[in-house]
Amino acid sequence: MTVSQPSAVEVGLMAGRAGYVLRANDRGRFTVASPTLYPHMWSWDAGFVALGIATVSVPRALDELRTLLTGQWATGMIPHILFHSPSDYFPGPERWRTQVAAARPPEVLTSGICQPPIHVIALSRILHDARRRGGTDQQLAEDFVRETFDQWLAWHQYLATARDPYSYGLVEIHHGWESGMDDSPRWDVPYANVHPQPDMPPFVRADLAHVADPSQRPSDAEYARYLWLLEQKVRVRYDDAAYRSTGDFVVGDVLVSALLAAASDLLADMGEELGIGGGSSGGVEQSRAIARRFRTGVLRSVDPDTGLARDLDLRTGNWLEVESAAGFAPLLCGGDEAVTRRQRDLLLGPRWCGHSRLRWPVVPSVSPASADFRERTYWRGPQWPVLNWLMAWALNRSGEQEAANQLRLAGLSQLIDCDFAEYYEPVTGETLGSRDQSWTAAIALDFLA
Ligand code: 2M8
Repeated sequence: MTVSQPSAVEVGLMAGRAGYVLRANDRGRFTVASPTLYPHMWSWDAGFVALGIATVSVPRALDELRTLLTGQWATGMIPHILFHSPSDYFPGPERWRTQVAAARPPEVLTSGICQPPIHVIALSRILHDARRRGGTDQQLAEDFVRETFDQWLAWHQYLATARDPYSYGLVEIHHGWESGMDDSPRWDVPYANVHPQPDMPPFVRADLAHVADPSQRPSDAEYARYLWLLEQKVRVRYDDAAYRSTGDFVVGDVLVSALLAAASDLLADMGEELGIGGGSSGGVEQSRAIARRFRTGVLRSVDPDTGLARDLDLRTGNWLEVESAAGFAPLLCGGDEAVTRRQRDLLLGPRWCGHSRLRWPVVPSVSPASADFRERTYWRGPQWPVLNWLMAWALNRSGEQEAANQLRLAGLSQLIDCDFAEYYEPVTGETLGSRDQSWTAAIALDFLA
């Protein structure tokens, strides 16, 4: 299917409406992930949001990242949610009880787990834009990189050490929420070994009040497991090593690992360009070493038969064979041209974006040709605009401009109604989940810039 360029009128309307959504979700120095379903700041959402805002205001984009860093733990971890004000979101701070953790930040309430390290990818894009504009924007962006370089490095080092203690080259996650793809079939096998115990405090879900159809969200049984893992983290006071010995869910995540590799290379590039992180502190060299280790880990995970990367269940030592978009992790971190080419062809081919049932040739979260595919359920098949953005970004970076542009145009066509939904039904194109989702509006702005 070929997709045409949006008209000048459509571009104008979409940019205006996306900007409106981000302004409406702006709470001063941070942006809520969505108006009602997610009324707080989420970690990887903030990265996408920042790069979208940068197309309109570099200073405000930098503020988004600055606010996120106020939540950084003493371990270097950037937590997955920063809670700035009370809300009905569940699980909120009273459930996370991060006061049990010595490493929590002093000034803001947060969750106690993390999310994919997209932030430095966003920052490098913001810096690139700011340099194109020159003047104050460039100055502010370069100063910001100098000011925060060590904090980003500490974040990456946290993932590379506390979350990869045996140097496998795969970042270990302790909760499906840490992958960002909460209920993906990637996690069905490891979640089958998560058994909520009767002493888990009872809970009432709040998310279902904000969606039209509960089947678009994870099930109650899945939520019980999510809450049980949270409980296990609290019981070890958020100590990663203690959780590793006792927790039910420990998985090497290929997508997080690929993002860490890509982000670490970009951090090293920025350090070199700005003359920071060199010398005795060795931040640039440390970043390069992290990039190399995780790129190798991701490439090692590729299944020679399918050409897709695989997560590793560290409880059983088994690869997890699932046709999810995370299988394209090697496209994000590069490192092997033959693998990149094979992944490009696979991504654009009939099992993925070129599948005949798709309304738009946009990356689905699970292959429509897979038995796991569920077109309406959250991360089990729907198309997530941010995933499509990531793949377009990766293709561009590996010199595949034409393929990248194909995904960009298809992504824009999908968003033409300006609902900026959280995710999309891939066969009908229907909008699902939350509306006015910040990161969806943000990537629209970036695609239009
Ligand atoms: C979704 O996850 C949260 C938990 O973190 C939830 O369902 O309550 C995911 O799509 C995640 O990737 C995203 O960052 C978050 C906010 O948009 O929502």
